[in-house]
Amino acid sequence: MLSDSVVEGPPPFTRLWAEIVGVGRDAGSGGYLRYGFGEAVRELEGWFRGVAAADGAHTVEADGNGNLFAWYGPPPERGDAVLLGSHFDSVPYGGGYDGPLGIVSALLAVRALRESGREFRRPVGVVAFAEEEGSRFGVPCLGSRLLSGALDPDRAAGLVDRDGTALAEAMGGRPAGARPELLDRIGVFVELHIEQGRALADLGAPVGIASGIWPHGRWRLDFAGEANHAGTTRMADRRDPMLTYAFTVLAANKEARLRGAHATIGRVEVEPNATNAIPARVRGWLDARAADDATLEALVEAVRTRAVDRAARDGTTLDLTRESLSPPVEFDGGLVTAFRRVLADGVPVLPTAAGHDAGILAAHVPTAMLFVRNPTGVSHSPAESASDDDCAEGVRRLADLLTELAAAG
Ligand code: HGY
Ligand code: MN
Ligand code: MN
Repeated sequence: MLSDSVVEGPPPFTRLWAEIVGVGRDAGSGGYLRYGFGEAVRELEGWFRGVAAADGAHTVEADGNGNLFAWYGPPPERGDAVLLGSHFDSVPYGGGYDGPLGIVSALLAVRALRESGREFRRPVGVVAFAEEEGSRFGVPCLGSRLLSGALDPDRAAGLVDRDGTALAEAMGGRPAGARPELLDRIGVFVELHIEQGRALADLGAPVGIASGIWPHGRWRLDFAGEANHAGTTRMADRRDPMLTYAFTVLAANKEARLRGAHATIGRVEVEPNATNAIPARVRGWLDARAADDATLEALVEAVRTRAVDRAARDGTTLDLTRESLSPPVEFDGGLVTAFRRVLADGVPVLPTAAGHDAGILAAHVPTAMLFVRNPTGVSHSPAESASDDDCAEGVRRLADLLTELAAAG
């Protein structure tokens, strides 16, 4: 077990975390506004480059898809690199741990091994994946999907954010797309992440191992009706898409509950969005997740059917467009077994309904995740929290796993 390096002052995690905790933070809410390819993420990437170089990274490279890789030890071209990392970006007004905790922990795990004098017997990398939340361009895990070829670079180049900026403009050029030669460098990927739930808190465990990720996806709902005057239009004469939208929100909630699944409509746009006008159009986004593909499919179909029926009654129309779909993920059994051995003392193994870059990489390289306790379970909110002690424990466990996977001797 690697212990924190013996230095005066706050522990290594607290010190390094303090360097980024204010970047992209909204003073009013305490939430984070760290959008893919935006100013705050650029600042964090600059910080990342500095820390990695100071801790012995021989190369820090961008992959042409917005992802940033720091490489340590033997040349990664050997093809058996141990890659750690996560993402810097957040949902609007999200918490500060979702993503950055995995990157800071990875940088500190590498530092811990170096400070203990251990050499790396195989290449080691730390990655900051781009636009994992999809908060700016709408496609989650955008960087890891581009890297792995799961997202076409031409489709990605045309993605537009809410201000009308295209991804290609935000990135300063067309994304590189699939980089198989880069993927081939990776022997195993391990993502440490704050748990987005309270299973570890209920179990009294500071860390856990992920067994897999629920299938999940995003569907855009376009409701169209007839714009009209809010005051002079008789109720019987209205074709109000807001009515159909509101019904659909309730139907999604009910259909999810009936199936033990999760459905959320948390984002909506209204045209013309005027207090005294019946809307012409309402656009909402459905985030649906379930324990298996069949349940997810049944859930989305039930929501669609009920919404279309209601639209017929309201004299409105509905178009449903799938924007992204993430299949179920089973993390590498061999890695999970090895992790249970290395971490010992009954570390829990648990599934998650949260998506991660690890879910994308898992289709290409042996992949596993380590969760750190979230005392309230709250995430995608300024209220997301984790204790420094649990985060330091996560670093120690990640360093132990890195020792097992990559340290010489
Ligand atoms: O939405 C998710 O599941 C992840 O936090 N990006
Ligand atoms: Mn997230
Ligand atoms: Mn995340």
